[in-house]
Amino acid sequence: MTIATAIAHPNIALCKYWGKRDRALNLPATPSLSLTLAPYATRTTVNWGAEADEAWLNGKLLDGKEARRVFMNLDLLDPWRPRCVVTSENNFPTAAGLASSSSGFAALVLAASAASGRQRSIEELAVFARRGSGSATRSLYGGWVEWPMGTRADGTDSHGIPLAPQDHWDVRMLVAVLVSGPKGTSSTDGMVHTQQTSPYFPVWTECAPRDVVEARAAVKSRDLEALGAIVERSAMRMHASMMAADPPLCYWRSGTLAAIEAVKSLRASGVGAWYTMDAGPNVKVLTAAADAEKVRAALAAVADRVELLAPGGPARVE
Ligand code: 2P0
Repeated sequence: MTIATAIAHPNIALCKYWGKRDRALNLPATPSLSLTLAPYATRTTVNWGAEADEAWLNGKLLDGKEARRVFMNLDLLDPWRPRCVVTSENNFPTAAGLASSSSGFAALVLAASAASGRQRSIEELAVFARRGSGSATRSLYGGWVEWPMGTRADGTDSHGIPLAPQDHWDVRMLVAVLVSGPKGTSSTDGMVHTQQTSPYFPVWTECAPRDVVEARAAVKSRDLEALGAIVERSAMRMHASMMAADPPLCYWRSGTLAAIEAVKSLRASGVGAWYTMDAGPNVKVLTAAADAEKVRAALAAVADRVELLAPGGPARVE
């Protein structure tokens, strides 16, 4: 096969990845745990054997750093690869802290591998995806996924690992979309800056592993209150580490705090809902499926748009 198409869903981290223990291999300084979410998806077609390397995202030809990032990833898959045309579409905002690089690189490695005709294990693909974008290693799998730091110097044991499938637990993630444009500081730059200048960074990396251990147990036992508390503290500790950088890095906007307050009020009124934020101002809220409409109504009062996401399946070749 020389042309293949793959579809991957993005994931939102419940325990965050922030910081790199190896920049060249893109190895994380923290373990993380995520939920893969539908209907958000990236659909990517790779034509393996074209006249020239070209990468298109949402109808626009990529150049410079963005294009290099795509083709460097394909070079890792096969250093003697032919030229390739990559065409990718997101059905949700790109680079706005809505995890588009997670689904993007997961779909890319899966489509490229299928187009090249060479059989690879899912673990191998998850390592290639990690090299493209850390969070992408979690998006090859559906449902609840862990990404350990690994201990090997070559990073072959640091990739997504499925924890529970998408139908394990009927939860929802609502996204309060406050700003849908691209972010000012990329996640990679933000992580490196935090790591290099924040005195809180070592404390952040020290606390993160325990969150993952406790979150894993909460997911397995379907204990939403326990998981929710971990989700909020992981997000806040990650953001605290970057706010303490020099100069400070803050992805929040005023609407971010308004959404956090809305979630806290919901909880005070007896609705189980817990917030998390990534490298952007938007607030994502974890809740039980049965409470999703109440959460949507509360967020609609503070956000431009509210989107409802549910656990999604693994990346797949179309
Ligand atoms: C996460 N984020 O665990 C964390 C939380 C954002 C905040 O992974 O540098 O695009 O390409 O490995 O995966 C977003 O960063 O970063 C991210 P790189 P990535 O989801």
